[in-house]
Amino acid sequence: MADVAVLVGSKSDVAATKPALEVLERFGVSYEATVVSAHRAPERLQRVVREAEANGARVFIAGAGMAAALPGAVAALTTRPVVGLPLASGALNGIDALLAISQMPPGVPVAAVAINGAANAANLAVEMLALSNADLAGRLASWRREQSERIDTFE
Ligand code: RP5
Repeated sequence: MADVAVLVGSKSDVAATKPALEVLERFGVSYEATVVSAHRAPERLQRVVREAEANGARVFIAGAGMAAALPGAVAALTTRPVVGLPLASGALNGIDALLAISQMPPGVPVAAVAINGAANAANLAVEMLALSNADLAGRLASWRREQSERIDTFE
């Protein structure tokens, strides 16, 4: 079982997605990470999303660059929340992915984070899971307090 399904569109997206995995690990959130291309392997994507749901995924994180179809395609295949992670690659360096991911049609939303905002994609997924998990909500609140204390330190 894995609470979060992390999908990326290409092997070339893996390094930029690692901070998301680190955040999920810090909060003890289970995840399954998969490379699957919406454009190059659409039928496999359908299977991956169905299997992730069957395996307990409550939130999807989908990262992609350039035309960045993956987050929207995942959102089309599930009613569970999808966090879209635009990745910097190609001639437009992520602007293309940001616009593609944020411009979803009404009824099929994707929550877009910043270009290369992998850590925040996971933070948002943790916040969603914390709505129904008091232990996780407590860990999240503690981490937010620690973060506030850190920024007050002149070092
Ligand atoms: C996107 O195109 C992928 O998400 C990746 O960011 C970009 C380039 O993919 P590759 O050609 O490196 O596989 O679909």
